[in-house]
Amino acid sequence: MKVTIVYPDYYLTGYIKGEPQGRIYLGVAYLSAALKEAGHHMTLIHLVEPTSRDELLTRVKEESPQLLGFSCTTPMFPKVREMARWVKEELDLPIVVGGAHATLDPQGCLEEQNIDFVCVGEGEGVIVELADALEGKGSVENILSLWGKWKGKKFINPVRPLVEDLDSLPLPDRSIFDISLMAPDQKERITVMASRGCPYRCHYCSNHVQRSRYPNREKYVRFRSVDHLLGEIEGLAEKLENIHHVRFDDDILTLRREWFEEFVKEYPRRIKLPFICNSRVDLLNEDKIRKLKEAGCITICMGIESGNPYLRREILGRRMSDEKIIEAFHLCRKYGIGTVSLNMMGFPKETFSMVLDTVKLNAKAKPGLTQITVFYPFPGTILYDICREERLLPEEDLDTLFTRESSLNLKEIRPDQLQLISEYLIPFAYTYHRIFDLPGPLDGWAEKLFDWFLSTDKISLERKQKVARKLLLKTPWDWYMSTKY
Ligand code: B12
Ligand code: SF4
Repeated sequence: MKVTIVYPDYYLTGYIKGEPQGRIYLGVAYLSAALKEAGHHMTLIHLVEPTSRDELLTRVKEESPQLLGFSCTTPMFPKVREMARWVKEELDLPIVVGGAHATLDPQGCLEEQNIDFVCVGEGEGVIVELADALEGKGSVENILSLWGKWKGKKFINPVRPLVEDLDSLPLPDRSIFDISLMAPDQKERITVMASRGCPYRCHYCSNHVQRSRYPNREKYVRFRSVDHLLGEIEGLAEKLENIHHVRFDDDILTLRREWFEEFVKEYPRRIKLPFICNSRVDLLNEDKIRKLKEAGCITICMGIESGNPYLRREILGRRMSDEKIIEAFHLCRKYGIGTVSLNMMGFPKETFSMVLDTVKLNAKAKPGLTQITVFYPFPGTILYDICREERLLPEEDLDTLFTRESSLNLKEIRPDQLQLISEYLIPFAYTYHRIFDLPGPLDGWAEKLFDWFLSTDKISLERKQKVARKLLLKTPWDWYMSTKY
């Protein structure tokens, strides 16, 4: 059977036309490998910019699939819903939706008139069995992890157990991606995953909801063998040209001590490329950071999320101290590893003074690159429920994720404050960094004055932006340009 999957890979709002910004997504590459191994065909419609109804239908007709899939994250769901409608209005095609959003909110997906099937959780087995069933081999109604409404009948099946041995999966099929649609940094990297799952329960993250879906949830965190992983990278490094580094997309590469020790020993022996990975500050110490450096790590991305200890612990469920955060970033700097700090703002119960704590903690940690996004609640998460209890959720669709606005009815933070920090976090962090270096009591006075300037509604956003642009010109390049991620 011929299956086509649509992967929407662009920002819903604020999209700027120009060089393609497509990114590799291994989820669909794993689906393709599984389908091909089972004797089916799969093609990808990789949407790197918004598409019109006609463009989409032309593409789908060109591919002429017998089953159409959409891979969907929460922010993309409104768009996927619309595209499914366009297809159904014109073509008689079964439509299946999978991906993070389908796993978080299968009920919501199934309620959509134009979606026939929803894949809850990992999809390799599901997509193969669905393709088989639609070809007449078996019944769609008995496929584990599949929810659907088919031929007038609605069905909800239990979720199948997680694939425990990741080495048993066929290697992701990267041939479905068109290199010409990729962002420049994607062309010079090999993207791989060593693991699936994360054991933590950060209240805003989808992991605790995803884990809860599986019958064998105690096996949620799984690692491939180091040998299997490095074999895949070796094969790709041989085949691909102009590769600069390897990018591990895992939530936390440094999670398991034994695996980590084997990895840092074997990686430099077998792979001659530097690598970038994600970790958590409380899973790093000097010994690990030194070993990562020796193994070839050039950048580590770590969440700070909030610089306010109360908010971090109670609202975000992240138990880590300011000191630990600062130490991890400083140790990376000491060993010459670049860092990226990931931050959010606009949480329930957050005040603007707490947002400034985030700016200040970044000033102290001094990451190579500092990123901030406005918090967006994902269905089913602990923080989504807190937002509901606090009556912060609006009535209509939450589709402000890619804007600098909040989708919540925030009471304590003004929209202009969110916009200012989103735009100028780095020069502001640098300014606080300079202020903290002043001799006392000058540092305290300067800090209060700058806090007031950023907070006050007596000065317009435009005037603040003007000052921020001047501060930006004074910010050394290594505060925002030095790190690849
Ligand atoms: C690589 C990655 C990206 C890539 C690729 C995007 C993508 N579609 O995943 C990029 C860099 C573009 C990206 C961007 C963003 N990401 Co991201 N990203 C990831 C990451 C780290 C790995 C994804 C992956 O390859 N997983 C491994 C595969 C095997 O698992 P999987 O994705 O779940 O896929 C399986 C099933 O879901 C299913 N499946 C998937 N698609 C389909 C389709 C069909 C038809 C079927 C049947 C099954 C199916 O089968 C797959 C194989 O088993 C995940 C975290 C994670 N560890 O999964 C976050 C994650 C997907 N990202 C997340 C977020 C929040 C974002 C951003 C919003 C971040 C931001 N603030 O900008 C953007 C959104 C981009 C967008 N266009 O919507 C969230 C999504 C939460 C949600 N509710 O949707 C995740 C889950 C992180 C988290 N823990 O919260 N991301
Ligand atoms: S540590 Fe990261 S990936 Fe794991 S639950 Fe927290 S935010 Fe999600």
